[in-house]
Amino acid sequence: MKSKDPAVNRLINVALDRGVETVWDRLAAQQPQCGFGELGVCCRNCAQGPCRISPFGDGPQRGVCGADAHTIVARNLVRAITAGCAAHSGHAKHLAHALHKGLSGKAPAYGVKDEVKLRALAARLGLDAEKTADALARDVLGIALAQFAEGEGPMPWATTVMTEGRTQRLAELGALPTGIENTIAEMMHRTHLGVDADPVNLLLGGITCSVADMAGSHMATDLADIMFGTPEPVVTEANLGVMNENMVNIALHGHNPVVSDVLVQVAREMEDQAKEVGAEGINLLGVCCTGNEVLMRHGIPSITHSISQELPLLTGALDAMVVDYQCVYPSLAGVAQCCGTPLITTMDMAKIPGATHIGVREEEAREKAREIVNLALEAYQRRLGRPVNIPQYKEKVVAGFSVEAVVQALAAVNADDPLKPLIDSIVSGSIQGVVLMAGCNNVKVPQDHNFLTIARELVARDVLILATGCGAGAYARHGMLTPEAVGEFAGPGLKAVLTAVGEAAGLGGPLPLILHMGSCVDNSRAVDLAVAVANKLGVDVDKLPVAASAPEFKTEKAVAIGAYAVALGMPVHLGVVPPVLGSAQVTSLLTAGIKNLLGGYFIVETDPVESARLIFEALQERRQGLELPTRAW
Ligand code: BF8
Ligand code: SF4
Repeated sequence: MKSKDPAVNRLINVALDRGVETVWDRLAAQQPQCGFGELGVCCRNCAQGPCRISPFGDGPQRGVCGADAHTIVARNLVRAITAGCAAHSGHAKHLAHALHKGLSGKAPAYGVKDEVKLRALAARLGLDAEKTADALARDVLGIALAQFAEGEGPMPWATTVMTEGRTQRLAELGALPTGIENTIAEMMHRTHLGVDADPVNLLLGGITCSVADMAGSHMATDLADIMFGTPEPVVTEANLGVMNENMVNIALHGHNPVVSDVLVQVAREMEDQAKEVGAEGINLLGVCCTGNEVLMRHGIPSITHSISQELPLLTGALDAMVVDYQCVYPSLAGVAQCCGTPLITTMDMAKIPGATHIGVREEEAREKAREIVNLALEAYQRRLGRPVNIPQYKEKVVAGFSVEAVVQALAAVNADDPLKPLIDSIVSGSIQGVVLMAGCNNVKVPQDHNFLTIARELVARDVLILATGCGAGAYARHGMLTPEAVGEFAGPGLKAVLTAVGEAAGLGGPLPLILHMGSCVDNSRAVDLAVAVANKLGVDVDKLPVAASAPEFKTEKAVAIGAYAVALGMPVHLGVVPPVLGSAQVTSLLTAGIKNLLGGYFIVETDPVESARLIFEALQERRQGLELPTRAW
C-alpha cells in the first residue's frame, strides 16, 4: 500500500499506465538503502573520508581522524537541526525583507494588514506602542532583523515566547541562542573536522540551534500574520476533487506566502481575463505548506501534500504549478514536461532544471504574479479538448485555528478568562491532554497511515489534537477537520468539550475534531497555546499533559522542530527511526538522558497503535505528576 488516500492511489495507477516515474518508483530503485547512512555512522565531513563505523564491531570503530560513532552520529544529527533552522529562519528573514521594502515604499504589494497582531507583537517585545502602525512596524522589523546577528544576550524572539522557568533552564544549560545566524554558523563550525567531538556537548549545541529555529519559525508566523492577516476559522475543501476541468487550475506549492499571497490577490483581479479565454474562472489550489498558508488565510482548497506532490500534474487539468521553496521535489520538472503543464519557479535561490523561472522580486511582485497567471491562461487554452482525469474525491475542511481564533472561540464560553474552559477540561479529564500532530509524509510509510491511526486512537480516548504542516493536510484530505468527524471518532469527554465550545461560539455545532493550526512554521502557534496554559497554571511546559508527534517525518526542518519541542519540555514521538541508532550513547541521551535536563525527550516507535499508546502513557505520566485523575489505555 502506497497511500491511504484513494485519490492518490488512483493517480499512482495513472502514472504506472503512462510510464511516469514517481517518488515510490525511485524509493524502490534505491533499495537496499545504505545501512551505514540509516544508522548515522557515515561521515563525509572531510576529504580523508568518507568514513564509516562498523555497527557490529567487526570493522573500523573510528574514522580516519579518530572520530567514533558517537561523535559522527551526533555531528550528523546536529547538522540536520542546523539546516532546518536555516530553512525556517530564512523564510522569516525573507518576510522581514518584504515588509521592510513595503514600508519604505519600494514594494507596494506588502505592508501592515493586521494592526492588532502588530500591536500585540510590539507589546510582547516591550516596544512603545504609542506610534502609528508603520512606525511601530519599523521598530518591530529592527528587532526582527537584529535576531539574525549575534546579540548581547539571549534573543527576545525566543525568550518572550517561553515560560520564565524554561528560559532559566535553558540559560543554565548554556542553550539560549544569542542570534539565529551566528548559532547556525557556530554549529557548522563545531561539526567541522577536529572541532567538537563530545556527543553530549554537540547535542546541547543542537538544542541551542533548535531554540533558534523556534524563534525563526515564530518570527515567520508573526510577520506573515501582520502582512497577510491572522487566520480565522474558514470552511473549504481538500483533495484532488477540488480541481475543476472548466477553470484555470493553478497550484501554489512550497512554504513562503510572500509570493503566493500576492498571487491570490492578483488571480482574483484576473477573473475576467480567464473568462475571456473561455474558462469559468481561476481555481487556486494549495500544495504542502504554501497551501496551508493560503488555506488558513483565504480558504484556498488544498489538493495534496508532500510525497504525492507529483500527482496533480497527472490529472492533465493543471494549468500551472507555481513553487517557491522547501520540500519541492526536483522531479516535478520531468512530470510537468510530460503533462504539458508549466512548472514555474519563483525564487532566485531555488531553481529547478527544466522549469520556467520567473524570479519574483518583492518590488514587482504584482507584475510578476500577473505574468505567472498569464502563463496559466495560455496553458489552459492549449489543453482545451484534451482529456482530463480528476479523481473525484474531496472532503470538507474547517481550518484557520490560530491561537487568536482558539482564544476567541473559548471566550464565547468564558469571556473574562478564555483559557479557563480548556484548563478545566484538562483538569477534570474530559480532555486527557493535548497532542500536536506535525510534520511530513515520508515515502517509507504508507501515506497518512500513521497520522490517521494515531489520531483515531487518541481522540477516542479524549485527547485534543492540533495539527500543522502535511499532517494537517493528511487530516484535511480524510475528512477529519470537520465537526461531523467529532460524532464519528471523538470520545465522550472530547466530544462534549468540542460541542460546548463550538455551540457557544455560534458555529451551530462542535468545533472540528482536529484543529488545523497552519503550516510548519506555525508550530509556533501550538507553542504559544502550551506556554499560555503553562503560565496560567504557574508551571512549566514539561509538567503539562502535552506532547507532539511527527509520525511520518522526513525533512531536516522536522528534526529541528522535534528538537525544539523537546527543548521546551515536551515528549516528542517520531514514527520514522532517525539516523542515530549507530550510537547507543546518542540514542539513549535522546530518548532518556535528556529528560533529566529538559523534561522533554524522544519516543521512537514505528507501529502507529503502539505509538498512540506510548503518547497516551506520556500524557498520563504528566497527569499523575500534577495529581490529576489518570486513565488506563
Ligand atoms: O514545512 S510537513 S514535507 S511541506 S517539512 Fe515539507 Fe514536511 Fe510537508 Fe511544510 Ni513541514
Ligand atoms: Fe572521516 Fe573524520 Fe573526515 Fe569524517 S571528519 S570524513 S570521520 S576523517
